[in-house]
Amino acid sequence: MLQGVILACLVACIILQEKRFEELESEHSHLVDRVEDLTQNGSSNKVAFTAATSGAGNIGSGSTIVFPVVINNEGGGYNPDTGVFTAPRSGQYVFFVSAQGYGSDTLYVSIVHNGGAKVMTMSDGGRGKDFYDSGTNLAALNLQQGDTVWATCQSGSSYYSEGIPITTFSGFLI
Ligand SMILES: [Ca+2]
Repeated sequence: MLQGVILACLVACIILQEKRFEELESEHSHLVDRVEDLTQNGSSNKVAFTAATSGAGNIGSGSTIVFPVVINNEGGGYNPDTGVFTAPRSGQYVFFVSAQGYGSDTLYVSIVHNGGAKVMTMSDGGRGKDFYDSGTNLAALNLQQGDTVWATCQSGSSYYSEGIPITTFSGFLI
């Protein structure tokens, strides 16, 4: 009698273990597929851009600075017609702007996230005493898919650049 009970318990135990084993096998297979997907699509998950102005230009306060020269636009998030970057996917992004003032002009450029200025550069012309001052700043931002980031001229009148760009806007997903 006791042996029968023990045997029944062992059989039940084995059935449960087999069921658990099948579940783990299924989970493992799913994870292997997922890793393969991530490995194969690794390059398409990358997001990185650098864009530049094509030369010197005038810009009014409050205007979005359009950087039409695309040096890199992996992931296609940056729009060279509007200057606006739209996050192709959610994540932590780093943005950097380099703003080169023209002559003795003073220039302030901000990095804007969904319409809110987060950080700003300053290249102050020193009331006509300084020439071609530059300003830079960087922002690490937490973006949701579809969030927008761009550079705005907070204050100032004109920027400078050359054949190898000086006034630039960059960003990438980390
Ligand atoms: Ca200065």
